[in-house]
Amino acid sequence: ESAEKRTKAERMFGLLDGFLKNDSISLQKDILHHVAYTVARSPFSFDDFEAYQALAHSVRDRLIERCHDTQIYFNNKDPKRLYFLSLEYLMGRSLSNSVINLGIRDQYADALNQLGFEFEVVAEQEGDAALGNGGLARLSACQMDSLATLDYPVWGYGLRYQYGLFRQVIVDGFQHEQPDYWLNFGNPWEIERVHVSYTVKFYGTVKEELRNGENCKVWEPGEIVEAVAYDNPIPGYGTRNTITLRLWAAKPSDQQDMESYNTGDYINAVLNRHGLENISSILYPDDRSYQGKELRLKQQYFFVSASVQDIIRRFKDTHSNFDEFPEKVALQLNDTHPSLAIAEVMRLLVDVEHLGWDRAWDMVCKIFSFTTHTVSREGLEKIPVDLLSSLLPRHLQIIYDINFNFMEELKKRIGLDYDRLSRMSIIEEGAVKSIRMANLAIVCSHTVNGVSRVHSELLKTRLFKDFYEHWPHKFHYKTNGVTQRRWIVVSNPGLSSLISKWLGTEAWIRNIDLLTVLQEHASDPDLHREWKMVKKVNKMRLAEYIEAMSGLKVSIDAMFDVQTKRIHEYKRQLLNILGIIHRYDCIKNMDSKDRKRVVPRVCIIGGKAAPGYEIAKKIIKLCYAVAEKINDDSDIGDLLKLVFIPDYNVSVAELVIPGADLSQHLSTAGHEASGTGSMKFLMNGCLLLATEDGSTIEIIEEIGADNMFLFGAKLHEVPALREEGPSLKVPLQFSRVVRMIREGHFGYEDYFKSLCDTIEGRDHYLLGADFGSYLEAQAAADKVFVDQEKWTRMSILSTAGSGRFSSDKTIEDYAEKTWGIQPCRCPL
Ligand code: H2P
Repeated sequence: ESAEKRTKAERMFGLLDGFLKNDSISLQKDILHHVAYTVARSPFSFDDFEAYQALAHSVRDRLIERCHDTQIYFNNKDPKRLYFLSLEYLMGRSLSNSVINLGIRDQYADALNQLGFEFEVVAEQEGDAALGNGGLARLSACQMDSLATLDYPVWGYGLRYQYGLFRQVIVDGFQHEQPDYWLNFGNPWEIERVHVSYTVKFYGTVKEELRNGENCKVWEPGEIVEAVAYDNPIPGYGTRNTITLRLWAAKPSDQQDMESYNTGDYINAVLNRHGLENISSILYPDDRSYQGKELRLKQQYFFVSASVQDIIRRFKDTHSNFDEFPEKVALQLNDTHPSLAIAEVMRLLVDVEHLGWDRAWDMVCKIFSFTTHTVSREGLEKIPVDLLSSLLPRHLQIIYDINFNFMEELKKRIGLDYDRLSRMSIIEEGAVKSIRMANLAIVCSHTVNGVSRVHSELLKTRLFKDFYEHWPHKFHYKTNGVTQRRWIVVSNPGLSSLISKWLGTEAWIRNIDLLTVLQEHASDPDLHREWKMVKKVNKMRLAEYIEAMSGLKVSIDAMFDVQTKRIHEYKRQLLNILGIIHRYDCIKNMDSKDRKRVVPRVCIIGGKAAPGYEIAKKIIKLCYAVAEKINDDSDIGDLLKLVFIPDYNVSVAELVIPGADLSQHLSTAGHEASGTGSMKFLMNGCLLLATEDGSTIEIIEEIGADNMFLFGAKLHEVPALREEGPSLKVPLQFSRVVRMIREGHFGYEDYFKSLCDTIEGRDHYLLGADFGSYLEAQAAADKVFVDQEKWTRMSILSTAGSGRFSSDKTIEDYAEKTWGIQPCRCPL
């Protein structure tokens, strides 16, 4: 039979003309074919957007081909697979990244050229896939790229939101949020799998039934929704392996509402069905308080239920029993958001597969690992018991049972220490009885990872101290990383070619350790010249963008000083703005001789504020108000400019980061779990001005404190400074700049009053305490900038020392120490 199958397969392969070809003529034919038959436009006349659509479909064909091969190969080898569960992925654009990873960018550029188009212009037509908020979501995207590149057998799972992260529109300096209906223009990067769908149940009741002499729990749901798979291929670089990010969309189920149809209430029945699709429609902006929001909980369960059903189905396709389940399956919880997967695996193994509680529990404890991205207790997710009991009654029972067993085990170890037992319990008693998702994740996971070394210390000594004392072996950390494919090769082609030229190889794109070779050339005048030229071109590109966006002309001779990230009090964009006001004030009070010594700066700030976060929104408005004053002051000219870049997203970051000279990472020590923006800037040879927080501490070890500008209170100093509260002595300059805001130098004094009160009152984030050393670090940066040779050397050493912060390193570490998976490389 297999010989017959083979002959058939060979004939079909022949009919298909073998694998797709990548020479210029084949690519041109392919693009034109898609113009005519996919986009349905005339191949004799199509515009840039249509060219993008056709090009994307042509690339997609190649991705599908590789995806198939990869899956067939994985199925044959049956390795242990990792399933990465995350509610957020910030993928950005796919085109450039895909063709670079496939190794056919130049071929496509040439093919497009022959057809009268320019690759860069066509690539600009693509919108961002913004299915996430900030660092956590972009980290998932970087990790998917590394997982594919390093040939690991992996599936990513998430939600296919119809509305991505809101678009930030600024009107009169105020942030407004607009929906991001990113699928409006189609999405050529996904493959709809109509046949891959699962029913997901909600509400209802749980009954006990005797089946085959056994007491079984039977959940009779009140609502049924269908989860349909959309597959997004993720190509690795320098390999044929192409893995899949499977995103679920909610569709009405045929099983739902038969009753209403039968009772004749047709219109309402249809409308009700339609509403079910809302489950996957909106990404929640990061306001860190989803508590009590039913839709959010529905989203979490919807995505984990479909994923877990898919995982078990795949396992059962090739295994007749569950003996090997823990040897073949690793499930990674990206933060607590997917933690309901634990209860879902238990439910399916106990209620559906009838493995019995103990056996199922043993498996759960072997397959789950958990990474937390949170530093503060307030950031930890809780689900009100009432909500869970109505939405997922069976899961609540399971969580109660898990907790009961855990408490019993704990009592045996620690006795009746009720304080401790109640702190460690998965259930929080109190006004609103809740499930502590982090406790659930810790109890059921074999490994709990932090995202930087200092973060892991904070977990062990503060946030999860009790758990650490109970299970010290569970606690680890994997320092975050970012992919050099996206953050150098795609976004900074000039630097990429320069590195390859000086290293004599492109191998660093897969083997980041090679970057250290640049250290040997850090003082070479030829490299300096070329290095500065690359930066100059990137600054020109950024200056053009700034002008197009805001009408503001900036000088590329000025230092481009950038702070881009989510707007949050702990990230201290306000400290940056206060520093800018101080700089402005100083220049205004200088005579012309002193002004000649001023290092001109273009200060760039960008980031979104969560829609309900008033203070963050005021910070944006303040930035605009200060910018207006400074930029309109002809007396200041090019000495100082301030720009707020609206709607910061992945593709804007790709433009901003390569063009930065200096980048700021100002979080109050002890607040940033890791920080990954700094790593992207570092790779691009920007100097960092930063506090000793999160991963910066590890960056210092790699490139040395001499090659960056550090400032601010250290972690151990923070509590004492906080104790002092309003009685803390702050520099005069600090009081002066705050007074300028209060007195209305920038208008809106009433509106900014509460902002000023927060930093002159309790000042939880210690802006006053850190202001003096912040200004010193800024002055040090100015001083070095004048010495371009020194600056360039530091810049080269920054890139050279950035290798440890490649997500390839993070992923290798996870694969070996947490997931226990091996590369599985599909032959070319
Ligand atoms: C968060 C943390 C960062 C961390 C990132 C990825 C939640 O991202 O705060 O410190 O680097 O996860 O682990 P962000 O603040 O950017 O949303």
